[in-house]
Amino acid sequence: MMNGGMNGAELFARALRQHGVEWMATLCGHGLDPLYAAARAAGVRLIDTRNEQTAAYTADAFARLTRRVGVCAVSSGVAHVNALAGAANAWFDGAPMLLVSGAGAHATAGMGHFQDMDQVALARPLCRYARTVDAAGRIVEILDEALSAAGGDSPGPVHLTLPLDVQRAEVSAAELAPALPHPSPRVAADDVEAAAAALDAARKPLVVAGSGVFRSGCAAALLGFCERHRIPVLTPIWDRGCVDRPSTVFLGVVGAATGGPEVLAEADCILMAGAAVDYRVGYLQPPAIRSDARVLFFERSWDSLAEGWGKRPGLAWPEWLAECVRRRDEFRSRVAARAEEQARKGLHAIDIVRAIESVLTPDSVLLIDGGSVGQWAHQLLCSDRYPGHWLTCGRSAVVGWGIAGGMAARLAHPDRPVILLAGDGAFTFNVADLESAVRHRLPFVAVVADDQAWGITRAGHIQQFGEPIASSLGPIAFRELARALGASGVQATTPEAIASELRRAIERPEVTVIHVPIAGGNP
Ligand SMILES: Cc1ncc(C[n+]2csc(CCOP(=O)(O)OP(=O)(O)O)c2C)c(N)n1
Ligand SMILES: [Mg+2]
Repeated sequence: MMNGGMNGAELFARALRQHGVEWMATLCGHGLDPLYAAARAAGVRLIDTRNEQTAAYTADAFARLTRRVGVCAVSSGVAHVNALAGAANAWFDGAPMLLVSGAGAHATAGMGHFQDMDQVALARPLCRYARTVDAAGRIVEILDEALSAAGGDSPGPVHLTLPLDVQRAEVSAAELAPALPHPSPRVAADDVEAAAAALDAARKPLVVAGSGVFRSGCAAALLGFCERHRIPVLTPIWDRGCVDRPSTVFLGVVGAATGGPEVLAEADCILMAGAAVDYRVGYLQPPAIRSDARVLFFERSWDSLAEGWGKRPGLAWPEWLAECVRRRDEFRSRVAARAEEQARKGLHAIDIVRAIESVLTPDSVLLIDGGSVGQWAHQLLCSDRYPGHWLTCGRSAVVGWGIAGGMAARLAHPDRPVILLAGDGAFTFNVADLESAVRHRLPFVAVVADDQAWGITRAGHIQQFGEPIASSLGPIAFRELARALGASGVQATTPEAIASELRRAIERPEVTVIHVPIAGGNP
């Protein structure tokens, strides 16, 4: 059989080759790994760049130069949106280009899977043809359709979203992929009586406090309530924190790529406070939660709950909380041990995180923009608190927003220390805008954790394929780069130097870049 033993990604790459495609411009990330392996096997060269805009402009410029189709492949969510810049350019001049965007499994599309968004709808106004490849068995036909639309009488950009389950599906078995059941139905939000009744019956209650708590300004009431009744609180990774001071009920983040304390699966009553039902909480389906767990959406009414039900004596869960804290501490020491192990190879993200911790004050604005360095920061820093003024990419999981974030933080808080922790990849997306920060006198301190890699992706590749594919980066003289753009640039090569450079930089009213070369590694 011609397609025997092939998965969707392999079929796609082979079909591209048959259409004469020799390379794809790209930037690695979620939803691309099977395609990378397949492209390499099929002899499609990967030209990896530092910003999806560059990948898409490369495809567009090639198309405009040659009238042949230029192809780029980017990851999901904001990466796709970044690439739309190149598609828009191709739209203006009718250039035949194909934008392939990875995506989470088609089976969980619309349920809130990682970087879930309607990529096709976003691309449609710019594209002659845009669709999700929803069955591996139809890949050849859909690619034919897309490429003939790109290169037809009225040429222009086309888009295909290529979900991970379609890439991985054995082509003959594609149609058999079972759909997941839908997430738990939403019950009326902020029903005080229902929450009180659920807590009355609970033995292991848990609060998942997400960005909505920050937005609705009920963080203090929530935290006070949970502390009084000894109810553990978790925050979904990348949501806004709401624990502005050290708290004994805070367990840290849930839903990091690298796991978290194992408590969600045991809770019998989960109060979702301004948090989304998505992959970070396992879609609130077994096995991520118990099948008999009660789930309530309870965001704003903590004061009312405290007034009524909350005054009953003796209603607290100190033992359950103690057990959760024990698991959190166990998890955290495992993470720290892994960091220490990796740190034997040289300076490590943990050294940066600890240096930052040593200079943080309650009003410091901390921005985190990066892959594995961001994961380390979440696991090690968000231990007993996670203030609302620590900002990460948010639910999009985008990288590359950090320099803009630094300027925004300075505009919002003229008198507070502003520290950006950035990966070398994330930092270079928009590095020229360091000059904008200098020009507008919007100083902040950027610590660049430089592992010369899209580190989190690279580590994943090494695990899966034994080697990185399009996820290594070259060296950059960040100190000199910063200076060339009018900022201050320093390099720190010991843990002590990171802390002392940070202290010095915070006092200086200048944009400062602290370059820290590190050995990579995922939590
Ligand atoms: C706009 C965008 N493009 C691609 C990705 C996929 N992605 C997630 S983390 C990451 C690596 C980031 O590298 P770096 O900033 O150097 O951090 P490191 O993982 O090396 O610590 C990439 C490419 C993304 N999240 N957003
Ligand atoms: Mg890196």
